[in-house]
Amino acid sequence: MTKRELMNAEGIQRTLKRIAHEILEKNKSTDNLVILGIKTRGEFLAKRVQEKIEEIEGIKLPLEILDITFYRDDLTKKSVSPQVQPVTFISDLTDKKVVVIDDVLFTGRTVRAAMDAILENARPSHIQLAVLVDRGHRELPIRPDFVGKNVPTAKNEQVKVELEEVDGRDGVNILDM
Ligand code: 3GP
Ligand code: 5GP
Ligand code: MG
Repeated sequence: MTKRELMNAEGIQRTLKRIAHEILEKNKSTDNLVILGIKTRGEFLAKRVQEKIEEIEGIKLPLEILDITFYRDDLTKKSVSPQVQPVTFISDLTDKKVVVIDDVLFTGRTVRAAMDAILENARPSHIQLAVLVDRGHRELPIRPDFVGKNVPTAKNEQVKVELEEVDGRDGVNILDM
C-alpha cells in the first residue's frame, strides 16, 4: 500500500478558512445562512467553518448535523443508496440558505440523500455544497460549490481524512489499496 500526502494540518486549516471566505462572498452576507455537517467528519468540518465565519464576521451561524449511514457492503457496491437516520433539525430550514459540508465527495449519493432529508422537512431557498476533497467518479449530476481540493483518483484509491476531533491528528492522505 502506498501513501501520498494531500494536506497537512496547516493545509486543512488554510483550506477551511478559504472556504469560509468563499461562502461569505457567494452569499453576500450571513443572513439566512445555515451550516449543515454530514456525520462523522463533515460534522467537525462544519464546526470549524462555523468558527472561521465567526472569526471573520463576528456572527455564529446556526449548525445542523445530519447522520447518513451506509449498509456495510456500500463501501464496495456503490449502487446501493445511503440510508438516512430519522431526521429532526433544530431550526426550520424553510427559506434558509443551507450549506451542506462533507469530507469527501465521491459518487454523490450521500449528498443526494442529504438533500432528500432536507427537502422532506423544509423548503430552503438554496442548498449549497462544500467538500474538503472532491475525488471524482460521480454517479449523479451533483457538483460542489466550494472545494478544498480536486483530486482525480482511481477507484481503488482511498482518500483518508483524519481530523483531530475524531482521529487525534489532522491530515489528508491518498492510499493506494
Ligand atoms: P466519515 O463518517 O467521517 O465520513 O463511511 C465510514 C467512513 O469510512 C467515512 O468516515 C469515510 O471517511 C470512510 N471511507 C473511506 N472510503 C469510503 C468510501 O468509499 N465510502 C464510504 N461511504 N466511506 C468511506
Ligand atoms: P459518495 O456518497 O459521494 O459516494 O461518498 C461520499 C461519502 O462517502 C462521504 O461522506 C465520505 O465520507 C465517504 N467517502 C467516499 N469515498 C471516500 C474516500 O475515498 N475517502 C473518505 N475519507 N471518504 C470517502
Ligand atoms: Mg463523510
